[in-house]
Amino acid sequence: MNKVLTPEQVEYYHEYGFVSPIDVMSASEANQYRLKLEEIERSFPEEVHAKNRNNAHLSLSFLDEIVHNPVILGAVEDLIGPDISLWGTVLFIKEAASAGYVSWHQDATYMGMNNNNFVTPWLALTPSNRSNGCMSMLPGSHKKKIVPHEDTYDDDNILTRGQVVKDIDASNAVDLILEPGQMSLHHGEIVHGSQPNNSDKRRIGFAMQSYMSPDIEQIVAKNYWMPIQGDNKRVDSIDLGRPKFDMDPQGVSTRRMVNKNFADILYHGADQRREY
Ligand SMILES: O=C(O)CCC(=O)C(=O)O
Repeated sequence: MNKVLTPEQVEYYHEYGFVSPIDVMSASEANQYRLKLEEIERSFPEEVHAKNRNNAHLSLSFLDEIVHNPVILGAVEDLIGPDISLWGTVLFIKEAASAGYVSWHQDATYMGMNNNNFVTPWLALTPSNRSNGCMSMLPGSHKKKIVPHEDTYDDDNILTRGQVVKDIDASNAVDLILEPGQMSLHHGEIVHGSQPNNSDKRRIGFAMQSYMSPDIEQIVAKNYWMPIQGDNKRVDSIDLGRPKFDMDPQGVSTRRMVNKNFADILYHGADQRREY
């Protein structure tokens, strides 16, 4: 018996590598989360900015609340089973009228896992549409396993290495249009990307990248996980605690430590490192 997704949605995800849109919360709840985020950006500008966007759920309790949201977890459980831990999160913020884009890529390429069958919910805290650079998916591309990526380090490319899958036929790409409070779910190996924000407002997405079952192990750098539900024992893994309030000092220092390790994973074997 599924918790959130219909059997058709589960089948669609396995066939095409994504499913969207899924209602998670009301637009006004999503707006409340956006306001909290913007309050943190004003009060603690060093804690959340374009180069410090990873794993903010470790220091900000309102993002920790989102990663434990029962609708998100129910949908994830429908796709990967009841034993779930969280590897990381990324705040994907595109400022109004900004050139930042995301090239065609597969998330799992540089995540250093022994298995890429994991799922990323991407929750919209603002509308996400064609004019402000919503995500686009290449349906079924998760079935090809990891394909070659070229690291470009292009200035406007907001991926760590500016990594890109070349020679893509994007004619059947699907744009994931979301309203605030809706999410999409995508597979670790699906090819996807997004265009610049050409609108006059920010576009904010919170990617929970990714929820994984315990048979998936980190094989590059240290093994940090946030246990979410069920049985999550892994060999040599280090369990992360939850922040008790926004900017909990314990959480802030845990986040710093985890992000250093995160960079060691994402830039493993890279020619250069950027600050995010
Ligand atoms: O937010 C975007 O535009 C891209 C996000 C992305 O690539 C991801 O969540 O895997």
